[in-house]
This record gives sequence, structure tokens and C-alpha cells, in this order.
Amino acid sequence: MAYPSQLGLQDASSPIMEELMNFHDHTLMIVFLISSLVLYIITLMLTTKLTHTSTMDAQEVETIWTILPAVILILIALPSLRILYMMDEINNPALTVKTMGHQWYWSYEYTDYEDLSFDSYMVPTSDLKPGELRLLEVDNRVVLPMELPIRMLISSEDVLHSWAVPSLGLKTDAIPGRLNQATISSNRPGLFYGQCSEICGSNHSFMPIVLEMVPLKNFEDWSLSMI
Ligand SMILES: [Cu+2]
Repeated sequence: MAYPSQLGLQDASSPIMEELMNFHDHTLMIVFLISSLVLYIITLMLTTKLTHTSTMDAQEVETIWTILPAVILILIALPSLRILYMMDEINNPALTVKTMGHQWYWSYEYTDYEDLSFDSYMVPTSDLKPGELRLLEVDNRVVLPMELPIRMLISSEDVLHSWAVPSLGLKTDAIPGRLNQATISSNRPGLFYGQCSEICGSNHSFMPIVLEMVPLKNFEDWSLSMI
């Protein structure tokens, strides 16, 4: 989860998020280089005397400043597309979980089980125990097995919501009448916090998401205790 006054991204807990962070750094490096060059040229123009004031055209430099931006755009587009297709892949999920957005809570359904579903409400600030996180804790956590590909189906019962868990690189819109899909895979156990990321109404900030990633054995024990 995020820590107070954090500026960067949360630590990656899935291979996809690691890729996204690498891509973020790569793109930021290009932005930094372009900004430095522009700043340098502006400084030069402001501090030096203009020469060649009668030059009408310069073929060589025009060729360079046409081709160079195209090359830079390709250097951004290709890795971006690569990650886009990686995120789209379903790779034979071990488990499917359906989540529905409601005003203002999430409900979860483990569709591989006969009757395993629950609602997940935020714990109000007055009911928090010491050490629990304000506006992030829920009464029923989504327990999932770690190191396995999980298919998440996301939809909504009323208005637009968005199911997001930053440290796993997940953010998928929950749209009424449409079923969206995302793949979760965590490379470590732990608690992963997220929030609804679509302005969905007056209690929008009060429908957090908590994933509890556990080893497969513990997940089986949990699922048996729930049905
Ligand atoms: Cu919402």
C-alpha cells in the first residue's frame, strides 16, 4: 500500500506491475531528455546573439527534426504495445472471481464454487481496531491463492465503478451491462489494498478493496470454511 506523502508508484507485487514500472521509468527518461534539450535551446536563444538571420531553409536539420520525433514515438509505442498484449493474456486461469460494484460496496462471487459469495463493506472509522487503516479496511477480504493466474470478472449493478489495486497493476472499469476481465497473479503473499477509481457517487471514497493473497493450502482451508 501507499505510505504517507508518497510520490512514486507502490511496490510491484505482480510481474505485470514490474513491467509497467519499467515502462514508466523508460518513458520518464525520454521526457527528461527532451525537456533538458528544450531548456538548453531556450537558454541559448535568450543568452546569445542571433546569427544566420537571413537563412531561408536548411534541409539537413529539417530532415533530422522530422525523423527524430518519429523514432522517439516508436521507442515509446513498441514497449507500450508489448505490455498491453501481456495484460490481455488469460493464460488458463486457476480460479475465477466475479466482482460487482454497488453504491457503495463491492460484492464477490467465486464462480468455481457452488455457493461462495459475499459483500465487502468498508469498516467505519469508529469501528477500527488499533493499527487498522482508515478508509481502506473492509469487513470481508477477498482471499485468493498466490502465484496462480486468477481471472477477475468485473461488472456493476448500478453506476460506473472501477476496480483497482495499484500494487498488482490492476484497474478495470465496472460497467453496468458489461463484463470486463482482468488477470491477477501475485508473486508473494500479503494484503493488497485498492479503492474504487471512478467517481461513482457521494460515498465513492468509502468502497475500498482488500485482497488477501495466501498460499494455496490456506486458500483451500478458507474456501471450505466459507461453504
Ligand atoms: Cu464506485
